[in-house]
Amino acid sequence: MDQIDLRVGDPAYADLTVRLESLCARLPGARDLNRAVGDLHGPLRVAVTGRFGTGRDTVAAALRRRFDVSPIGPGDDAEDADAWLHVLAGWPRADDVAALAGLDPRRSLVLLGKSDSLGSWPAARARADECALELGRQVIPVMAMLAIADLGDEEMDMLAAMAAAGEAVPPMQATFIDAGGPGQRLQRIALLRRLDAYGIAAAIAVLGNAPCSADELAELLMQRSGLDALADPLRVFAAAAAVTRLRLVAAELEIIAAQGVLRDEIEDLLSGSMLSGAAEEPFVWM
Ligand SMILES: Nc1nc2c(ncn2[C@@H]2O[C@H](COP(=O)(O)OP(=O)(O)OP(=O)(O)O)[C@@H](O)[C@H]2O)c(=O)[nH]1
Ligand SMILES: [Mg+2]
Repeated sequence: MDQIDLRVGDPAYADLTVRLESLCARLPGARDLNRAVGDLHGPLRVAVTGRFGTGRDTVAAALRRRFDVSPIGPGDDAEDADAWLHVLAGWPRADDVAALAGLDPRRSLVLLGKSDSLGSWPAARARADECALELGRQVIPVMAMLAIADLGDEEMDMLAAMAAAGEAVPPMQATFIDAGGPGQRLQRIALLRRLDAYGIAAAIAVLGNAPCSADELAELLMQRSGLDALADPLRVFAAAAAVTRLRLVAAELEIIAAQGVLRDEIEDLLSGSMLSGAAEEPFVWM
């Protein structure tokens, strides 16, 4: 499966990066500068936040699979995050409102996780719109579970057999689990854990149309997951992160020059390159 490229930093930096790296090589003790220069083209760091059980780990795994970013999952240190994705499930609660009040809306998104459990994309969009009205900001529905489906041969065979038999996924889990007889119980439970009812129905629908490989099904389910709606906002965050990181490099260089180290060279670099713009321009992110 192809990843969507969101690498931070313009290729136009290439020249600047070479000059910065040669400067860093001569200043091995300047650790903050070295770190800032090393980070110029590093991946976008995206923290995934939300209440317990909202599907944060699944969103982080889906991000890692689809985008060239570095997700920061629940429990990991999000101090140096470039952007935040806050995952809701169901309706916003007081904890969500409090968490969102602490996030910069220009560098964060609100997702409605587990949207598949609402049963359809129209229902997911409608609920996301209602959540958005309540929160006063956009809410993007996602079905992250569909984006990370890694189906083995046994599961593919089972789904293909269900498609051939024209099996529908009933609303009650127990009915689905029992539908294949005692011999299939455990496999059906495992399938529900991996895809849940909507995902299983989506997979059956795909396989009912034409046979396909596990990789092809994974790609189709990824498309169905809604994850690609994050590409444009993440690109905006990547552009903002590029400016922030350039500014950090400029600030580190200014500190070193102020100590009288390599002053002419640093001033030349600061004035004659895109670093000068980075140091002075106000943030314009959106
Ligand atoms: N139907 C559905 N279930 C999901 C989705 N994402 C996660 N889940 C389920 O929700 C449960 C929690 O998922 P996690 O991704 O670990 O969510 P979390 O917020 O990290 O939750 P905790 O680890 O329990 O704090 C698991 O049983 C997942 O299978 C989704 O997109 N759709
Ligand atoms: Mg988890």
